[in-house]
Amino acid sequence: MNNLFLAATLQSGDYIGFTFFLGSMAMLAATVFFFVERSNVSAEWKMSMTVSGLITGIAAVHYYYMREVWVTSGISPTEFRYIDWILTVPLMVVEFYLLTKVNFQKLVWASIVMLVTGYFGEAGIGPLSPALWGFLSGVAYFYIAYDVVAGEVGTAAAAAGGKIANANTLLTRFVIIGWGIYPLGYLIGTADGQWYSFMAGLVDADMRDLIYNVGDAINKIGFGLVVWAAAKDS
Ligand SMILES: *C/C=C(C)/C=C/C=C(C)/C=C/C1=C(C)CCCC1(C)C
Repeated sequence: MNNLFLAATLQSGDYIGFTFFLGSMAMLAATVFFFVERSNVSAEWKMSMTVSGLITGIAAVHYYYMREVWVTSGISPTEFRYIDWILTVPLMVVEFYLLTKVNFQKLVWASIVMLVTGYFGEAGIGPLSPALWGFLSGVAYFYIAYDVVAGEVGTAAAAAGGKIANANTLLTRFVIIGWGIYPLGYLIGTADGQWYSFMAGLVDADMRDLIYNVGDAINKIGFGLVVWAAAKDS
């Protein structure tokens, strides 16, 4: 059987599998939208639109692979997941730079720390427990959230005012609420044998992928739409 037929092995009732398919299609559609709309915004917003399209485009390709892993093996595609994130999350940070022109190096490093420690925790690599890796990841996450709300980026956006400030406020909501749901998926997925193993009793460990899939769709497409709306407004 070739891959085309394997893709058809999505089982009825495999709701998590559904979200992998939905994810790949939604990311693809969003990518087309952002690149087409790029020609309908003024020059200073074109780079932001390009980055929005890259974020969903990279995710669309990863979702294609993740869907394949899921429907053929039922295994959580942790490696593809984190490779996607390590490419797309720094690009999301770049969106803040394109709005505010505040140097983005610290935020890019923080996002890399957040994701590498998260990967070690999920893959069970290195000397720390998943809880400790997750804690380190959480510290980096809070640093990013603080910076975009009240740190350098937040201050610069407020000073710029107008649609820059508005767009920044909307993006920070995604970071606080939208990104905030990922640790929940992490706790569910790594609960087995940990002190928070009660989480495993509440929901199936597979729910991790449902949370990540829904989170990615909201955050990646939502980020791009905020940028697009601000650009259309100009
Ligand atoms: C498009 C992908 C996005 C926006 C991914 C964001 C991922 C996170 C904000 C992950 C955060 C994590 C923690 C804060 C602690 C536990 C480990 C992670 C990596 C799940």
